[in-house]
Amino acid sequence: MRYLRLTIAIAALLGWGVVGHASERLPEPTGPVLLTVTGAIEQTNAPGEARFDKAMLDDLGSASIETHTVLSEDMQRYEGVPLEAVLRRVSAKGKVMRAAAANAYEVDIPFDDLQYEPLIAMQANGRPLTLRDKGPLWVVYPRDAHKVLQDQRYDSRWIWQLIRLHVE
Ligand SMILES: Nc1nc2c(c(=O)[nH]1)N[C@H]1C(S)=C(S)[C@@H](COP(=O)(O)O)O[C@H]1N2
Ligand SMILES: [Mo]
Repeated sequence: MRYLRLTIAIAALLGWGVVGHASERLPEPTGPVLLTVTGAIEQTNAPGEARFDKAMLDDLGSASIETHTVLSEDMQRYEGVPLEAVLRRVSAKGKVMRAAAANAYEVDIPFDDLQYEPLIAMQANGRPLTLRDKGPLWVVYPRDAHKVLQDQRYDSRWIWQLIRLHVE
């Protein structure tokens, strides 16, 4: 993890991202596909695509973020898989990922943002995120922890109902 951070820091300085190295072949999803990753990736489980079901995302490890958001006054506790872990699993190499939601909202997330350890949240306050409350996947940032994140530019990257990441 320490070296990965260092690698990301150096890569960020160079203006590009390298996330991940050779890993085990990506298995195929057995449950509903929640997330599809495309573009500059090395690991796929369908032509040109890496598809993840819930169990596959859970397997990548979990982390949590406690923060206030633009949407609520109360402190929220989010749990999910680090965005970086997903990119690492598919050996993504790029500068930016185009994130797309079920409602056709799209936003670019620069690899630079990995320094803040954003999460693909699957739970909020101990409960699974449903489609109604911006789930099942919602990109969240540790907004309270970094002043720079308290800005509309980053708030727009809190993409809810995330279904696709295209790495470029
Ligand atoms: N799926 C999806 N995610 C989204 C958006 C959206 O329209 N759809 N709006 C973005 C923007 S521009 C911001 S500022 C934050 C908060 O959006 P809101 O203030 O419209 O609720 O969510 C972001 N995530
Ligand atoms: Mo926004």
